[in-house]
Order: sequence, then structure tokens, then C-alpha cells
Amino acid sequence: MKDEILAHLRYSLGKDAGHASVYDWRMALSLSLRDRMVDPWFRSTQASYEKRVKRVYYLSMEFLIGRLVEDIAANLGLVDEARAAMADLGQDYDLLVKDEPDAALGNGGLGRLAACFMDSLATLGIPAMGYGIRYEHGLFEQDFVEGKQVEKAETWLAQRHAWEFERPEVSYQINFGGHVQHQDGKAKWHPHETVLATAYDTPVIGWQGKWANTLRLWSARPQTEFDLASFNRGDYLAASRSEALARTISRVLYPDDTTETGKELRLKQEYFFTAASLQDLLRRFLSDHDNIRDLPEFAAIQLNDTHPAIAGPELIRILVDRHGLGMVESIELARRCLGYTNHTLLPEALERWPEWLLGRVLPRHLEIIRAIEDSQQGQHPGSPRILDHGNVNMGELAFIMAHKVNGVSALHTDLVKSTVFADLHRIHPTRIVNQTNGITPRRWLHGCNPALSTLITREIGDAWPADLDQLRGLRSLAGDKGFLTEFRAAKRTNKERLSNWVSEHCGVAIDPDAMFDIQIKRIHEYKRQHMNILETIALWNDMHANPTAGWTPRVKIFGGKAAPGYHVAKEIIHLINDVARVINTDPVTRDLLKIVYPPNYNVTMAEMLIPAADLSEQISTAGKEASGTGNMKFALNGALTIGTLDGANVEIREHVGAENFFLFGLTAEEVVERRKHPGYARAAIEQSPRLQKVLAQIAEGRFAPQDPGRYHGLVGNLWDHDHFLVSCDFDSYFDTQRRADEAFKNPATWSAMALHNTANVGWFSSDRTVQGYARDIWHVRSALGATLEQSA
Ligand code: GPK
Repeated sequence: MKDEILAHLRYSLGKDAGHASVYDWRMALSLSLRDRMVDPWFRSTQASYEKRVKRVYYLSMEFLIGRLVEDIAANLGLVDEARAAMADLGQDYDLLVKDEPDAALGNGGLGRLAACFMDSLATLGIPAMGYGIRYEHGLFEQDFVEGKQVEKAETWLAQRHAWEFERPEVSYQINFGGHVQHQDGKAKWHPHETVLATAYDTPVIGWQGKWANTLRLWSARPQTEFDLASFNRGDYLAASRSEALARTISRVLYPDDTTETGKELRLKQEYFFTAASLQDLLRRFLSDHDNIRDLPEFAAIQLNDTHPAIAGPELIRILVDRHGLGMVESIELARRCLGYTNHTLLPEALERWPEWLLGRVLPRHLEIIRAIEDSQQGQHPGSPRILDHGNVNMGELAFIMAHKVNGVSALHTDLVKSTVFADLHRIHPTRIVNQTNGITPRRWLHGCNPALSTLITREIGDAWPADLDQLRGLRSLAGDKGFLTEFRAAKRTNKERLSNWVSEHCGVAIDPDAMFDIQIKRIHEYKRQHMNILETIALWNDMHANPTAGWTPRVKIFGGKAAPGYHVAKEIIHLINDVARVINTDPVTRDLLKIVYPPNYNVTMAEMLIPAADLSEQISTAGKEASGTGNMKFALNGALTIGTLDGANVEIREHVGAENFFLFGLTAEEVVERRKHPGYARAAIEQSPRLQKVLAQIAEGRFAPQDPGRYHGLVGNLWDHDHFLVSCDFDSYFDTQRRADEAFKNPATWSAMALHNTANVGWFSSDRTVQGYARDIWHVRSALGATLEQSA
């Protein structure tokens, strides 16, 4: 390996060892790791070609990947070798690992789920391709200036991306605008604008390097680089106009999580990557099949949310306008290829495009959507409409064009059936299925938590990363004092690592013996970070009044970004930072309570925070969090959850046992019921002196003395609307936190409870999730043969 790295340093980077920077060394290491992926990658591709197997195509606007060096080295079983090689070369391996920027091509859970699925598909040997957009700028970087979020463009591609292969020869034309001409029963689209989609491939290697798939990301470029005639006239701006327009399409990731954007550029992005992916998979299919009608036997196309929902109309367009199939047959054929995953019930997140806008950007597709609507209404009169009040409902479109629609947790799937898609569910009672989310154990335990992983491997062997149910083997150790001590020591190691990092990066000293209580996720009212900070203030009040009452010391850790246009979420960030400043400098509670909110939460930060957590905050208003996946990562790493009966919390609690989970709050049904009573918030606050006091402190400017009115809006909203029922759940949340305090005082019982979490959440491996999709939706098999089939 050492020779390979040196060769890359010299011949790929043009540096000798004496002049190489950290970047050069990292690139050389990455390129030599990439080399090691190529042969398994070719073997996998060849195997799927030869066997003419069915492939999965996972279409996703987002892939939230994070760093790759360690992940790939671990999957190839090369970590020790890589480390030793770098040491021989006088380089610090850990420093190189830290030099890699996060590939942040996603906002949050939905994008991270796609990345976990890619890892599982490769590990399971399921022939698959991920399709997405190669954004030049990923999710914005977050900084805090006087406690307020400011956003900065992210620039991961300022440096070369080590893992990708550019494929200039794999380019497709993508058309926009113009008009449609109808002649002799045929439609011809005359577009107004054309850009090229060019492929960039990243191999995705599975555990132990047995199989590799491809993540193919599309980059937009102009069809003609620039207009030479304008250039020669001296009009340089006009000469590069088309180039700028085209490149805009893959320029930047939309930073909105679960809110609708409704911008033309977003629609173009969606069509851009969907159309390129369909052209690509059809080219592959037609290169060794001659009957387009066989497509559903060889291609399972999964739509990660409605973002690629235009795939339905686009596939029909190709079948009708290019292959001459009839409209009705094409609709049926397309449906047999397509699956749709729903990730949210929040009405503001359901994509709707104004009909005029969709018709302007994609005129032929609007005609086809009308045909889909007619066919649906013909077969099922009174069916919910795709076209409605001048809008195109992408949820209805995706539902009607998919043969299976899935929710992402048991509760969410039930709610999908009974709320957003209730009418469609009545018409198509077998279409909706559940596939509870999962997480890859390679990154989220083996990679991020060496201390615990080593211990687990010592006890149950090293097969668990590919078969997470084996963690069950740890159950019997819950009564083993010696083992629990070691389990606690592993947690302690991770907490020390985090404490050092926090003191260095945030300038706050925290005590590794305190309870580390962590809430990390996008900032959103439904996730209720504000309830957490209100509870923190209430706790501080009590501690301050009576500091010697035997409190359990706590460190409250927050992490997460707000969508740049989401005003209330930004206020919540500001409030947390304001409260942190006041509490962290209170001499009375200095050894009892600290608040830490490091800016720019991302995948890499999660990998450090999660292994160090004692308590995982999963406190969304019941019925609002579709699943959550952070909840699974925490439980796997031996944190206890304080949470509501929402999303996958419900199933996590069933797996780990109610006695090992801090449950509080209204149920989804109770939430619906409570909302029917106007004034519920005021009534709840009036019954809670503790909450009243906290709200008064905030409103009086206790945490922003220079600007006492700063949070009047936020507090007023809690009194008057409180759509997410912070007021109603507050007391029960506070009381449950105190139960957690009590439990934490006894390290032996706490760590036994924590072990019951680790040992019982093997089911939440994304390998299990992906096997569920493979069985119920895609009807595909592993190409790795009988061994894997059995373990499935
Ligand atoms: C759901 F609708 C969306 C969205 O636009 N972005 C996103 O990250 C999340 N999600 C849900 O909020 C989570 O509950 C869920 O675990 C995750 O998607 C993956 O399914």
C-alpha cells in the first residue's frame, strides 16, 4: 500500500514526499483506496450483466454521504494497513482522515437514509444504482454570529473529489420549455432550451468488499460551451449566458427540509436528474433486451419522496412518443417499474406545482399528466385528483404512478393510510406498505464507535456488522457486572473525546461524568428544540434556587441547521445560544448545568456526538416525525431515549423494552383530539406554574437584556397557537427528565438499561430495511448467492 500511495503522490498529484501537503497525502491515500474498489466493482457490474438480473434504481435528490476515507478503508478491511502505511511515510493517518470535507449533498434524514441504503445494497450484493445530482455546493455551512445563524456557501468541490470518475462520454440531452405539436395522432415536443447531463460515478463498496454498486450523480453543462459569434463581437457576457444558465441547474442543493420551495429552478433540477437517469437506465436495458415491454422485469425504480415523481410522466412520454406504445399500456408498464416512498405528512412539505409553471417548463409532461388523470378517473371515478385548483399534486401523481407506496415507520404508514392518502388507499387497498427505516451499522457503530465495537467483537465475534441481529448475544451480559463496567468505560472514552473537542472548539468546559443529553437534527418546530430549551431553563431555575439538592449534573448538547428562510427556526437557534450564554456563566450552577451548541452540525459531527450520548432527545409532537433515524443511531450506541410515541420511537421502545425508554407526552390520537379545543395552549400554560415562569423570564428579556423584546413573537405564539403542543407536553416532559436524573444516579442500572438498547436494536439495520424493499417492492435478489439469501 505504501508503494501505491507514493506512486499516486508522484504520478496522480505530481508531488514528491518532501513537498506534499496534508491534502496531497489524503488524495494519494484516497486514490489508492479507490484503486482497490475497482476490481470488485467491475466484477459486480459484469456479474449483473451476464446474469441479466433485475436492478434497483434509487432516484434521490439527496445523498448525505459525509466523509469516505475511513468508511471505504473499513469496508475493504484495510484500516490497519492504511494506518501503518501512512505511519511508515511519516504521516498521521487521523489527520488525513480529518482533512476530508463532508460530501453534504443532502439536508437531513431523507438524504442520510439514501446514503445508508447505498451501503446496505452493496453489502447485500443487490445490483443497484443510486442516481442524484452532483451539486457544486452542498448544504450551506452554518456559523453563529452573536448567537444568530448565518449561512455560507459550502465548497466541497473546491478540492478534487477523490472518489469519483468523470464520464464525459455518458451525457444526455435534457430539454425544457417550448411547445408540443400534434400530427397524425403523434406528439412532438419542440423544446426551447437544452442542457447536457454528464455522469460522475462513485463506486460504493459493501462490507468486506464482496460487491460494489455505483452512485451516479449528474452535473449540468451547456450544449455549446459559448457563443463564439457574440464573443468575437466583444459581447462576453452574452457569449457565456447559456453556460451560466445550464450550470445553475446543478449549482446548489436547496437547503429546505420539509418545506415546499415551489421555484422553477427546483422543478428543473428534479426533471434534470430524473430524465437523465431514465435515459441512462433505458439505454442499459435496451443494450441487451429488445422488448421494451420487459422493462418491469429488469428495472425497479424507487422514488425517494416526490422529488423524482416526474419519472412517471417521463417514462410514459418515452414509451408513447419514442417507442410507439399506447397511452394506457404505457401507464400500466411505467407503474410496474415504479415505487414511491413517502417521508412526511406535513402539509407544507407536499410538493405542488402550479399547472402553468409545470406546463411552461414541461409542456408534454402536463399533457401526459392529464392523460394519467383521465385514466385514473375513468377506472376509479371520484378518485383524488392530481390536477386540482390549478396545481399539480406530486404526491397524488407519485401514488397513482407507483405499484407500491411505502411509509417509513409503522405509525407513519398507518397515518399515511388514514390521512394524506386515505381516499387513494380505499381505492388501492394493497398499494401502501410499511418499510421501517434503518441505519448502516458499518458507519453508525463499527466506524464511529471503536471503543464499543471492540468490546462487542470480543464478546460475540466479528460477524455483527453484516448481521446486526447478532447483537442479541449481548443481552445475557446485562447482569454481568464486569462487562457492564467495560461497557461504561467505552462510553466514558467517547465522552472524554467529546469533552476535549468541545473545550477546544466551543470554549466550554464540560464534565465527562455529567449526563450528556443530546438533540441533533434539523431545527423545526415539530421537532421541538424549543421545548428542550424551555425545560433546560426550568431545570436551571430549580438548580439555582437549591444548588445542593443532589442534582444529576447535565450537559445539554444541541446541533442542527435551520432552513435559511425559516424565521421561527432561526429564532429558536438564537434563543438556545442566548440561554447558553446566561446559564454557562452562572457561578451557582457551574458544576450542574452546561449548554453546548457547536455550529455546523453535519454527518462527521454526528459520528462524534452519538457515541458519547447518555440521553437521546426524540421529542417531536406525536404524529409529526415520519420515522427518525438519529433515534436508532443513539440507541445502537447505548444511549437511552427520552421520547414521544412518534415515528420509529414506537418500534424502538417495543424492541428495547418500555422499562428502558423514557416515554412522555400525548399520543398521535390525543394530539388530534387536543387540537379540536381552542385555547388548549393557554389552558395548559395556566396549569403549569413552572412553564409560566420560564415563559415570563424569556418574555421579560432575562436572556437578551439588551433586546428584551427579542422573543415576544416566539412566546406569544406559544400562548396563542402552539401548533406543536409544547405547552401540553411540557410538564410530562419535565417530570420524565427528572426520572432520567434519578436513574442516572445509579451507574450500574443505567448501563444495564443502555445495554438493553444496544443489544435489542439490531433490527434497525438498514440491511433489514433494504431486504424488506427487495422482497415486497422491488422483487430483486442478492447476486451474491445462497449464503446471503440464507442469512436474510
Ligand atoms: C422527510 F419530507 C421529508 C424531507 O423533506 N426531508 C427529510 O429529511 C425525513 N424527511 C423525516 O423527517 C424523518 O422522520 C425520516 O426519518 C427521514 O426523512 C427518512 O425517512
